[in-house]
Amino acid sequence: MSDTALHLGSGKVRELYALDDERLLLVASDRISTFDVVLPTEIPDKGRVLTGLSGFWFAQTRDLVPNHLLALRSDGRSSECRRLEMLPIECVVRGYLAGSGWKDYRATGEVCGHRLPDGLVESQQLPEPLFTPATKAQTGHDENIDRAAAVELVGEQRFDEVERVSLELYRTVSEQAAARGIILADTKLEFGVDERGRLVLADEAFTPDSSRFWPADEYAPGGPQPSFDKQFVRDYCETLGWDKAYPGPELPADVVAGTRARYVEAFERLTGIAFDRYVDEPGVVLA
Ligand code: Q0Z
Repeated sequence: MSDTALHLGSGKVRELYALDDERLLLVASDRISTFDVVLPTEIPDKGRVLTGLSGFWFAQTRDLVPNHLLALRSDGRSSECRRLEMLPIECVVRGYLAGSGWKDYRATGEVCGHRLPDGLVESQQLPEPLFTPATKAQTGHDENIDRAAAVELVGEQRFDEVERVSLELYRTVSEQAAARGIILADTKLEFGVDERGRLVLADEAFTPDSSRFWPADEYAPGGPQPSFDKQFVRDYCETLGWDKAYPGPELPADVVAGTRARYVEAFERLTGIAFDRYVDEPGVVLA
């Protein structure tokens, strides 16, 4: 880490530092959360997998939209980024009906003001991908909002721009993932604005922590899908009768090893790059 960086904040599994007035350092730890609780046991290399995947997708999508990434550090888990004015909405795109999208649809027939056909089942593919923005909750859960509420927060021009760019990003990345046997069910993007007012993709992008990845060969609509990365952890936690309140359980070695293998498999399938090569030379994902 940079010796003089000022700690700006902690996420559940990440840390943010200021390098100077224009640059931030985003550090992905090996912590894992499940059912909204950070567990006491780490998953070795999880932070590297997430940082490498984000860097890969930033590079793959740079012709669609500029992004905040300046450099990947040699530890593989730290990203130097441009410091931006962040937009106060989460830009979610859903291609499939899962999570809060499924909950809202079941209750109202709509998601974020988009009326959907009757009779859709859980995890079903939507007729077309939807832009479903949410507020950024400081604690607790983001709240889905409709177009009018999002326009109140960012303005109409910027709303139309982030909607168009988010849908383009989803289409590009979901096609690339599908070609490698992985469904990108949905994803949460964050954007900022640079000193010249240009939209910039920021934070992490198309990682297992910001997206739902499902193995295509196990896809079975009509219920929840196994998570590509965290299913071993969830299944183990379910065997314990844990009440999902803090503190969470320690994970046994086989659950740690299985989960690490799934993260590494996600990295290798999505990028086509051997994870060991990334650990050797993080810049390989940017080429
Ligand atoms: C990201 C977050 C984390 C805690 C602020 N390029 C940027 N410019 C300005 N602000 C941010 C970024 Cl990425 C920014 N977060 C989320 C990340 C720990 C919170 F690692 N907050």
